[in-house]
Amino acid sequence: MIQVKNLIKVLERNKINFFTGVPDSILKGISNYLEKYPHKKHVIATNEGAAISMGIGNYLSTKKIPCIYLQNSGLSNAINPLISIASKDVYSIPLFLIIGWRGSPKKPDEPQHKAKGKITLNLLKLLKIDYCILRNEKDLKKIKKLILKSKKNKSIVACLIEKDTLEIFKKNKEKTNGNLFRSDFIKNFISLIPNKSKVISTTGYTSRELMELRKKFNLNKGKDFYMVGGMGHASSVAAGYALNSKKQVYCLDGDGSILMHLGSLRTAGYLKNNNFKHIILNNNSHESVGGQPTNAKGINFRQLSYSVGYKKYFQITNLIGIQGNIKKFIKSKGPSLLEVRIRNGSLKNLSRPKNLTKIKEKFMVN
Ligand SMILES: Cc1ncc(C[n+]2csc(CCOP(=O)(O)OP(=O)(O)O)c2C)c(N)n1
Repeated sequence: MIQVKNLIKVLERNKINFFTGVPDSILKGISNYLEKYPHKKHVIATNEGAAISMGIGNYLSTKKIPCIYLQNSGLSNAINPLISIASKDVYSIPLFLIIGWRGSPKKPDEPQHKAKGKITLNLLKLLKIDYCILRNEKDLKKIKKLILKSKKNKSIVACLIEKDTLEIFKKNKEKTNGNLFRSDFIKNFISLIPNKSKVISTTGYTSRELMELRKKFNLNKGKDFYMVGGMGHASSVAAGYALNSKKQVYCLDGDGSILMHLGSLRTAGYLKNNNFKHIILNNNSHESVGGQPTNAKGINFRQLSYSVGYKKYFQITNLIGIQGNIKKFIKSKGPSLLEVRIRNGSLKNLSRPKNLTKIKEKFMVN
């Protein structure tokens, strides 16, 4: 195991003192540890490309190497600014990446992570990013060498961390946001939607709870497409589907996921498909990967949705009258947004979507 504080100490000793990134389950100890740092030293970004770019901006103003942490699935979001701005062939900007390596061939993982895990090292090689793998405290010695290389060559370097390598660094318990759980809403929702609905659900606990609740309570209205990867793209998949269908299309989204690619809301807004219904399960946190804040708190989703072209906005904050409120949303002419304010807390022992091609085929049947 590697202690988070020892890892951060090594980086700080080597003059890295700005951290930015997108939370990841493997790296949750890092973001929890950094939560007490002020914004000048730590920023949670909305997507990995934005995190890389924050780091680039920080380097331009401080001349110091920034640290950017991300899950390997987010490497694809990061590649654009990495290769088109920071690479040696463009502006040659030194960056230090910490990558949570889901799906490393040494660790069993989910299908979407296996696919990305297998190609992660090759991606880094293609991008000409020097890297090391951190498996224990001794490996921390490799970091100094990498940072010196980055400084000297003005290049991007990275370290990879696999599952169960970093110690769990507990964060302070946050104040709860009301008393409605995600599962309370989902259970009511899938018992009320029309039979032929299509439900596209976002990455993390939302898809897992949706699948679990259907099984547990035998709720079979509508068909689901679980976005096990492609975080932030559920609403675009839903909007793409809605364009060519007369069915009611529901997107079950999260606040972290919506913020990752917020521009998609405008696309759904100007497309004006009245069968497109968007739900945001807003807990102001990345609960599925450790509960780090998303900073969704303070966003006025009513104003936001109307200004990007949605026709109706609804809000649910508790169980009282929940069925009536869901029915109003279901009846509305879209595009409409339903913001459901939920507290953190998920069902225990959730299984994961497994036979994905079967799920797709079932979803595609009319
Ligand atoms: C591109 C990408 N970056 C990071 C992750 C890791 N990740 C999985 S779920 C999740 C949090 C999602 O937050 P939110 O949408 O608010 O849903 P919640 O977890 O609160 O249910 C993150 C960051 C990912 N899967 N893909």
